[in-house]
Amino acid sequence: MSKSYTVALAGNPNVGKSTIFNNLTGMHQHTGNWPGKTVANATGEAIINNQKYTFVDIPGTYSIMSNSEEEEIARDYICFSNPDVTIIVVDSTCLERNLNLVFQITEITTKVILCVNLLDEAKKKKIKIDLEKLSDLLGIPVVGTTAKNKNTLENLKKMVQKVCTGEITPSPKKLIYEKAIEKAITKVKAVLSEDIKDSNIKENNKYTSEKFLRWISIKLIDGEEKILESIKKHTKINIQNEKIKLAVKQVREELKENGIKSNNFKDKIVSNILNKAEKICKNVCTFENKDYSNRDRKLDKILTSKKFGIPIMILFLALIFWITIVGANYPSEVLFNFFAYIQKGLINLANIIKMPEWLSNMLIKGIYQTLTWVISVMLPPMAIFFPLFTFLEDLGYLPRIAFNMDKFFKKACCTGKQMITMCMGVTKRHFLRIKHVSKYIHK
Ligand SMILES: Nc1nc2c(ncn2[C@@H]2O[C@H](COP(=O)(O)OP(=O)(O)OP(=O)(O)O)[C@@H](O)[C@H]2O)c(=O)[nH]1
Ligand SMILES: [Mg+2]
Repeated sequence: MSKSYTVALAGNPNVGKSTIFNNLTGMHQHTGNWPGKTVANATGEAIINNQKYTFVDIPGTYSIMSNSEEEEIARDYICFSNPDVTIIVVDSTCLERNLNLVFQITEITTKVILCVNLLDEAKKKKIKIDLEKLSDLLGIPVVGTTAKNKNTLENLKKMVQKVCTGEITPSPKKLIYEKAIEKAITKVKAVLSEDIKDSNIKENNKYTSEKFLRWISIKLIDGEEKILESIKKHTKINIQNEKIKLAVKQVREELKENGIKSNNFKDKIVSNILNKAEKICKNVCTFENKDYSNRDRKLDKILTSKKFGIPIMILFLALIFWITIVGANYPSEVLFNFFAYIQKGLINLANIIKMPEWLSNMLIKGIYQTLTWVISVMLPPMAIFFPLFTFLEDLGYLPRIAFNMDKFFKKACCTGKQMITMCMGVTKRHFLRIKHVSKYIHK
């Protein structure tokens, strides 16, 4: 078998990257209906047509101008690793928002495939997407999938193979900014190119391509500290030398003269991307049901409002915990009595076969009793809580909980997403269950 190709799976959170990864590699990355499940890169291998591929599932990110730790992991992988192809997975029900990341990634690399996922959801919402037209407008191969259904991934596999072997060469359409910005980018890029020629960086270094230098030039003018630090760390380019600093200072002055101050440079870049995304979506998406998102928006307004958001959340969670704690008592009792009945039988059996007391105590009271108490206590609440929590997940309520709690969690330097894990932790500990079992122990 020849060399292995590396294929990265990038995209917004909750668009199905891990589901695709699992279906292609047979691995078991955590998936769930809330953003931010994948927090570190995971790799898995697959053989497609006798060729080995290493797939990398990276955490979801809305932008490469990111700030949380997992988003930084995603950003660093997207920007500085050099996979043979990056599959950008997008949610077909909100293509416009997802295209933001697509444009950002195609500013860095040409080796991309767009995977329009969740087509079943789009169908339910009566959204039609012209994939061929989308491919023409973006200049990259586009594949439609429903990741839950493994069969729909065949076309994606074929496309991965074609791009990796060079049968298809994607040529993403370049994002053109307004004149003054383009002039500024060209100037900084020229200084960067010269600097690289003077230094000992090899000509074929992946970071010296025109595309990558253009991207670094935009970041230099923008001056975003974190991304500049990453550029310094991962490339050998000395972006802090005097020549570059001077060029950046000069172009910033020129931009100011054209009415583009440093604080609105980024806005101009982002709004250009958003406008382009909007135009493309108008061209390729057909909404048969124009009010498709109205119901969701109305619900969102209530579920995340300042007045009702938190009370509704407390009510929902209290109800789930109450059903779990009270409801689990009954199956717990049944299991406990059942295991106690068997224990009696085992003690009788031990007496009949004249098992030494120390051995029967160790086996029956030590191992059997401890194990069955743990099962009677832990199993019922888990069997009730997790399906209920999955129900909330399927309703799409978990991201709303994360949103409601984000403001409070931020005060402790955390994010609202951690609320979901905390809820699970509370149930797992379920102190009340311990109280409940002690009732039997004392019986
Ligand atoms: N209906 C439907 N659901 C899907 C599809 N693909 C994925 N899902 C579901 O969408 C949810 C999110 O999927 P994940 O694979 O965890 O998404 P992700 O992009 O890895 O999310 P992060 O790791 O948070 O970035 C899960 O509940 C999946 O079962 C699809 O094509 N159709
Ligand atoms: Mg994931």
